Amino acid sequence: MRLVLIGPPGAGKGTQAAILRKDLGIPHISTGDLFREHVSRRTALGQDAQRYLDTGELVPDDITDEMIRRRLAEPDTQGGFLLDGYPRTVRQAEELGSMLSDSEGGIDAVLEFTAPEDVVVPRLLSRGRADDTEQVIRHRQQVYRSQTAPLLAHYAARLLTFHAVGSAEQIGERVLTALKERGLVTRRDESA
Ligand code: B4P
Repeated sequence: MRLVLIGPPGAGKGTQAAILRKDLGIPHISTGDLFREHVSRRTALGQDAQRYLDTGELVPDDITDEMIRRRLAEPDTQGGFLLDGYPRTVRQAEELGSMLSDSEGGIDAVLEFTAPEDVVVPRLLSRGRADDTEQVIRHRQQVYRSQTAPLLAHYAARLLTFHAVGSAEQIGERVLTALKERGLVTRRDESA
């Protein structure tokens, strides 16, 4: 199964992807994690990406697309994947469709996580990652509204929306139930 997770920073995409990865036995691919790994290994890509991460701007599409293209070429993605943080612009979504050779996008479902800004800001401040300063967090929320939220219309036919307030386990259960109700997960898909 191929899933895309969308939501404002702090809505819990990474958290839900970690839960679903275990339940579904498919790899979790997070562009944020991939960028941070490049930064810590001091690769050329990491050096390019660093300033965007620091300010909360999106890394340019061509850099991000190429990183994902390489990751999706790895054999563990054959049985599906959870894309967390990609696509983040309509242009990235179009590029993903062409990578997967499918004009419909090649995606089974898009999981949208919603949470109000006054809930996500304290969550991120308490996480305390290098880009989790209040100013950068607020800017990332703004970038989400202007550049990523338009993707929801692009994926309207496959969109499942979850209110992401409550315990991470409860939200994970709601997601799994919705995927089962739509026949996207059968007992055989569950790895547990
Ligand atoms: P990301 O790493 O994707 O960061 P994020 O949006 O803040 O989400 P994250 O997944 O980490 O947080 P989550 O909501 O799970 O991106 C970082 C940067 O990388 C971007 O600003 C950009 O520069 C760049 N980037 C990434 N993808 C890109 C792309 N496609 N194109 C261009 N640039 C890109 O969780 C946050 C916190 O909430 C955690 O501490 C968690 O424990 C907590 N939490 C989660 N669920 C909870 C719950 N139910 N209750 C209480 N707390 C909860």
